[in-house]
Amino acid sequence: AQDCLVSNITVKQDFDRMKYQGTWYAVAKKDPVGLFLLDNIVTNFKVEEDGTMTATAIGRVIILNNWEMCANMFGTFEDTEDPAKFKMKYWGAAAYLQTGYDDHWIIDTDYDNYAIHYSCRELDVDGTCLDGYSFIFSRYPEGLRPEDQKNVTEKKQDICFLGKYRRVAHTGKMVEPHK
Ligand code: DAO
Repeated sequence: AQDCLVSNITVKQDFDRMKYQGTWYAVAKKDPVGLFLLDNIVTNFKVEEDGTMTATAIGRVIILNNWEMCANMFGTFEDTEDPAKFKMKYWGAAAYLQTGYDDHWIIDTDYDNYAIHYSCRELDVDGTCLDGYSFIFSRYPEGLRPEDQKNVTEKKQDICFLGKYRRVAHTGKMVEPHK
């Protein structure tokens, strides 16, 4: 959406949650206000027997005053009328971790290599996003394939977050989330 209106942002057509399952590595992130997950962010999506999509995620966080730890997070997704737009309820394994209820939109994915996630937490009065975040996910911890980069850059521009991402490092010191 060249006008940056959240209501004009397009998402993945006919999103298939079954094909989206499994491990995704965050390779880039646009942070929200009061960022939480720093790096080594790995998620695992699953479709439960009743069809509900759920996810686990791990990532390095710094809580309270400089206490660094690996956060174990859980999310459940509520369906909406658009198959690529969910409401995500999330919480941590420990009480001092973040909880929340965010939009969770899949802007684009080819299921096998890359995915672009988008969440606007707060709309501005003009309909643009005042506070939001976005993950660029890859099936590989090393990053995106060169052939996917052009499309991902275009999608970053479509959601008006181009230039606002930082690289998410995978130092390999952390473990995989539970499947
Ligand atoms: O890191 O600043 C931030 C915002 C992200 C909050 C969401 C974390 C928990 C997600 C669990 C489900 C997997 C996507």
